[in-house]
Amino acid sequence: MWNTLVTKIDQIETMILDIPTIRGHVLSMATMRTQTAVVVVVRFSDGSEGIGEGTTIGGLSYGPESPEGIKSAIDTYIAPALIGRDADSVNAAVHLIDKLVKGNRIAKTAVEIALWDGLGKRLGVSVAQLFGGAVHERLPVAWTLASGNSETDIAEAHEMIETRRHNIFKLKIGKRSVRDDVAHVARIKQAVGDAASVRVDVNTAWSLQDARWGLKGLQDAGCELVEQPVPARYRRAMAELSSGYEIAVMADEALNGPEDALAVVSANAADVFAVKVAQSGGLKRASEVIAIGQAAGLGLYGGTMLETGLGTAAALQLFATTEHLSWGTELFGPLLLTDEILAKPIVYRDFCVEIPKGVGIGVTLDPDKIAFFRRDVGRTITAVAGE
Ligand code: MUC
Ligand code: MG
Repeated sequence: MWNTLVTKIDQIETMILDIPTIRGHVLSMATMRTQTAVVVVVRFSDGSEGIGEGTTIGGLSYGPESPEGIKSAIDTYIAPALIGRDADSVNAAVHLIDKLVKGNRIAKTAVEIALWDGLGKRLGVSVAQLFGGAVHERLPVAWTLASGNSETDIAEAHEMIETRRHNIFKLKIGKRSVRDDVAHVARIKQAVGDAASVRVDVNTAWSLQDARWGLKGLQDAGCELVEQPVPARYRRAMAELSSGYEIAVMADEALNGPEDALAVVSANAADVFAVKVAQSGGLKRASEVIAIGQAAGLGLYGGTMLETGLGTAAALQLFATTEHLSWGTELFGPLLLTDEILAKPIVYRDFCVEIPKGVGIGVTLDPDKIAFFRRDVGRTITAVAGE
């Protein structure tokens, strides 16, 4: 017999939003001028709703999922499998989807966040409470300097320090020669001095040989950490680099869920984990990546796929429950966009991001902004990312 007391998943709507960035964001593999987010709204049988986001970087240049593929995977495979199921067991939904859909971690993340959000709202608690409770009210937050020009990056860094918005900077390198990149990092570190921590992200652009030269130069320049210098599958190279230099080596693209986390730990292939909710496959899987990193005694860093305020809020709920995030976070995604899609923006001040308070993931959408940025309402965009 139909149990009317059980809340069911009734409907899953997906939409693609294209939001311009405040400046070109120059990464080793692409320059972003627009960020494309996949937003999910899950409607439940009791009238409640949950919202989620699945976002990648630079179209298909960063990883194997594109925004269009994320939407299609949800519409075609994930949503039909979940409609009519019990809404209150997020774990049951995660297990079912893992059985039916291989890979597609970002698509899974978008739906999973919406399920947690809905559950939190129905129970009147935050997602952080569903994960055992927050231990932080705010977290340190880095900014990425990636204008493609050293002078512009230095001016941006000074402004961020003066306005007390950021004093941790991640520099995107790997597009120029190693020598030019090291000189660029050294100039910026010299310009900010002890007022800021300088780190770099190579986004897999270097060979092992490049990385040996690069890490030596970066270390001498006062750079504290290098993120994913070589391709994700080069665990032996990552292990050599981690043990061969004082500068911390962080795994990012190498970490696609808990199994990768275990493999990276077993190979001694990183000093630090960049924990990304979307890359992990959702909040639950990201919590498992965190547990593995913590158990192995690695440093942890709250990473981003440059999500809007929606995905950022979800990540904050989880990172708020994480005891030691010794390298802070980089959850600045909404600040890179020209416009805000939340009814109430996430607060950034005193070099920190504040954990949104309230039920579920703690934020709601601004319907007018959603209507404006939706790709399917007829606004045309140029390429999502290019050279
Ligand atoms: C990445 O690879 O870490 C995070 C911050 C940023 O600027 O780009 C991302 C992606
Ligand atoms: Mg990275």
